[in-house]
Amino acid sequence: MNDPTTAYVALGSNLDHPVEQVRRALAELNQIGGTRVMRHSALYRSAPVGPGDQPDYVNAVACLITTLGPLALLLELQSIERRHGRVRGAERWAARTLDLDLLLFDDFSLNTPQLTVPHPRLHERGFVLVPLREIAPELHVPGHGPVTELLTRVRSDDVQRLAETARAGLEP
Ligand code: A4P
Ligand code: MG
Repeated sequence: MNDPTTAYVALGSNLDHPVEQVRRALAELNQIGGTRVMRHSALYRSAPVGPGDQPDYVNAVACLITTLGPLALLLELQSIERRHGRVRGAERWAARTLDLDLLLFDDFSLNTPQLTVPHPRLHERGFVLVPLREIAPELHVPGHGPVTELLTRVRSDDVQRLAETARAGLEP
């Protein structure tokens, strides 16, 4: 078993009741062995980045503490995606029931096709940076800078907090 590590995970969905997909996934992250969700953001609606005429996304970010290693955690994320009926086609950035991306694993850095952390597009995406700032305003993204500063460089006016679904029921 590893020492407990803080990790950040991005959640996204734009198919088949996205709010429910993200709410369920937050609860399922908390059920991964050796892993607890310490905080999570509100849910946000965002304009799709990607091909074709896709529905809007619902996005959120969770902060976990885990005794798993980064690859073991990634496999758990992919298993949750599969349980949500995620189908991987050939098209990049296609609409999906659930996407779970490992954004950060403490200050660990790795660059392989299977796993790249920090996530290679984290610093350029409003739909990730807005919920990340909500739960970790002091965070520094290794290799890129403070989350607040990164947000000044990207478009984020399309990222709208969903007030009625702000919490996913993990709190007591
Ligand atoms: N992989 C490598 N590093 C990671 C990591 N840090 N976290 C590998 C998760 N997976 C990682 O992922 C493709 C491969 O990346 C996997 O085999 C994994 O081992 P995928 O989930 O099958 O494919 P994807 O998500 O379509 O590709 P990609 O390039 O990761 O897409 P992104 O960057 O995640 O973008 N618009 C809005 N508004 N909101 C969104 O949430 N999401 C996307 C997906 C596009 N547009 C969006 C949103
Ligand atoms: Mg992904």
